[in-house]
Amino acid sequence: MIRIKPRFRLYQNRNKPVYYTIILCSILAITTLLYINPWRSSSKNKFVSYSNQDLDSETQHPFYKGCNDVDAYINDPSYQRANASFVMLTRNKELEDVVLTLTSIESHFNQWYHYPYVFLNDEPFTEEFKKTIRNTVTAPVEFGTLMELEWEFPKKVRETIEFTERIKDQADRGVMYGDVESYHKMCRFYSGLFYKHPLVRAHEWYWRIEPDVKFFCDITYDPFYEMAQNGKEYGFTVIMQELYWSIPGLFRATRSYVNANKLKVGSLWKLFTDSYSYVQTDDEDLKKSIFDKKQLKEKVEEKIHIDHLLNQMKDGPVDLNDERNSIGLNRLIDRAQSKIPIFEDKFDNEDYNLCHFWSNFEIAKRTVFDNDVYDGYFKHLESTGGFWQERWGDAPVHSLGLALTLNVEQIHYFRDIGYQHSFIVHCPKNAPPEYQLPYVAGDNKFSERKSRYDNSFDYGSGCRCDCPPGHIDIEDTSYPCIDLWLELAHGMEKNSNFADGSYYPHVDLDSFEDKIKSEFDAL
Ligand SMILES: Nc1nc2c(ncn2[C@@H]2O[C@H](COP(=O)(O)OP(=O)(O)O)[C@@H](O)[C@H]2O)c(=O)[nH]1
Ligand SMILES: *[C@@H]1O[C@H](CO)[C@@H](O)[C@H](O)[C@H]1NC(C)=O
Ligand SMILES: [Mg+2]
Repeated sequence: MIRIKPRFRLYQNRNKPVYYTIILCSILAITTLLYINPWRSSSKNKFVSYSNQDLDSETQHPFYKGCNDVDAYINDPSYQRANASFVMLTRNKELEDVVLTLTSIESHFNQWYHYPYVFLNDEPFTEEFKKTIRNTVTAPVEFGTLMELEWEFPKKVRETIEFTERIKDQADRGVMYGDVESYHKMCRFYSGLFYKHPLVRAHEWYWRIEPDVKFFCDITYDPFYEMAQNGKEYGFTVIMQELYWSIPGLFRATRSYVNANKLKVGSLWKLFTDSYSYVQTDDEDLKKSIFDKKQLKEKVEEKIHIDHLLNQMKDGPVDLNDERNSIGLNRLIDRAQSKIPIFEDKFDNEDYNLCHFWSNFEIAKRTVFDNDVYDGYFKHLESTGGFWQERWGDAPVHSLGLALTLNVEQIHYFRDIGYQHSFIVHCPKNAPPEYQLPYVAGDNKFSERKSRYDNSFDYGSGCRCDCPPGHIDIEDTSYPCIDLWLELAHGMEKNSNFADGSYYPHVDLDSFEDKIKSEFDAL
């Protein structure tokens, strides 16, 4: 077997205990310093940034550390080429940016693997466009034109007066791209229709790409094959929050679809929702009124004080000179005057935390969307009008839709793939030199290659990465989504950086109540 083995096995060769001791000692030293330093400001965020950490766990880690010998990989008898293609929706006028993307993905991956491309457009592609594309890539290419129903909003929607008005007024409300009708169509198409296109249905897997994206590292293994081998169905590179005003009604619509169909959602649901179930208790009233630490103390005290008073009243007139009774009375008056808080976006004690996988990059099994549950979901969303009354993006729709059926273990974070779209960058650290291999072109078009790569790091996973100098990695700024992801998928301990709205009820109300009660009884 010449095939390079999966990285977690390679780890065994390494001088792990020494590294660990050094790292552990440094962490201890730093933590101690932070704690005893009397001048420390709010030092909660003085941790090593995520992009400078080893985040691997048993179930979530890059498929390989560093580079593979591509020839050996492909010729290994156990390797099977996937039934897969790239998919890009684009316009003729974007040709230049399309070529940038293709040159990048070919140079970093497809010059070795030659996966075919599917290009889709609401208008026919020009001959010039097709010719240029064919000259740029080393794989078969297919071009498809969308039918009216795939691209346009349904006729009876388009003919309403409201349709134009609602799209137009989104600009006044400051929704990014809100008044661009074609952008709404694009989001709707990617939300519910691309996976049904015959050219996309001709394959089991797809890799979505867009004009003007850049890849920074070589991908020397086959991501489709590795995903299939590891039970993964959807892969991403960036997770972050959506702008609230583009999707105010999305969660209500999603939640009602779940309820109407009595769906049992996947464990991925936790990545996208905040739960208001802060406490673990059988007391439904308390459960519904406590969402954070502050309310926890307030509401439990209130209950104890009032219960005490009511108990006293059972035995006849109460003595208001008794401090505990007067506290109880005041509480009772306060409660009568207070209002139950209203949460505009809370449904079944949950709301959407706005996190989503950035969908301009996706590597996935087509059936994660091409299935009855998701299809019904899209139809339901379409029926609510949110694709035009609001500007629902395909990214949040995909993420919530995936969570209807998938578990966290079926998602793969391609942390080793360096990727940029617009100003957002994820670019990994290079793996140590012993995991690097010299570049060998798979096609003459790409024989020229600049030979300097970024420095290596012990915890790095990248193969020949050349990241934008001084880039700020999205990993380090996409709070709180990345934290939630790390907790759920990488099993990272929840730390004090964590928002209080974490999903699991983590306060045992009964024991908390006992404690408060004994304090009160001691008055
Ligand atoms: N054919 C076609 N493609 C579009 C249209 N609008 C957007 N796209 C494509 O849809 C993808 C996403 O659009 P883009 O403008 O990049 O959105 P952004 O990445 O969210 O800023 C890109 O691949 C575009 O080329 C359109 O009106 N027609
Ligand atoms: C690829 O998958 C599609 C959809 O499942 C199927 O129709 C097609 O025959 C497959 N192609 C190959 C070469 O296996
Ligand atoms: Mg784009």
